[in-house]
Amino acid sequence: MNETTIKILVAGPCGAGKTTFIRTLSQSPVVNTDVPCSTANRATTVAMDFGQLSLDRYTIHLFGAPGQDRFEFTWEVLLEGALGVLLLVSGNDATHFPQVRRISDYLLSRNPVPLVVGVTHQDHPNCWDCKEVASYLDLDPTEVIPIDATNLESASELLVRLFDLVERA
Ligand SMILES: Nc1nc2c(ncn2[C@@H]2O[C@H](COP(=O)(O)OP(=O)(O)OP(=O)(O)O)[C@@H](O)[C@H]2O)c(=O)[nH]1
Ligand SMILES: [Mg+2]
Repeated sequence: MNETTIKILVAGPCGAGKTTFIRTLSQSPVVNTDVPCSTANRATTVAMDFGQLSLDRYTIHLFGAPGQDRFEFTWEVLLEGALGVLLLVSGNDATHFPQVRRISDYLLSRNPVPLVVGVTHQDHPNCWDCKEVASYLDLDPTEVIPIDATNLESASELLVRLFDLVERA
């Protein structure tokens, strides 16, 4: 049977865990474009991440968008042809929530595909509850789940949640 290739966009604010998530899930060497971040002691993506994995008879291409607003022009291009969006947000910093909403509105206004949210940094004290994040984003609570972007099983759950939504759409 022929393999079907599916494109998924991974988006979200800076530091949410997009690059980490793609590195965790990818079964082949990841293409990334990280450079040292001038405002934080970490790297930041300046163009895109790309990873791929096989799941059942599907080959999944994961495209990661850069989180910084100044690279917003890349989001629309990266979204083209995507079956759905995985939107990541750090649960420990509510100042990122308005940007998540803006990214979601930006993407869905251009391509209204199924979207699920993964709330990362769950191990951090004062991490926001997913129900509160869902309420803020006007999403069904089943579409917002806690994830650890560094953990394969946890990262896979978000992908499966998106597939459930795609099947119901
Ligand atoms: N504890 C914890 N750390 C995480 C998680 N996800 C990412 N990190 C850490 O958070 C930092 C930023 O992660 P990245 O994957 O680079 O974030 P990004 O969303 O790609 O950020 P930009 O490329 O700047 O948009 C790294 O130090 C990761 O190890 C998570 O779920 N839990
Ligand atoms: Mg990144």
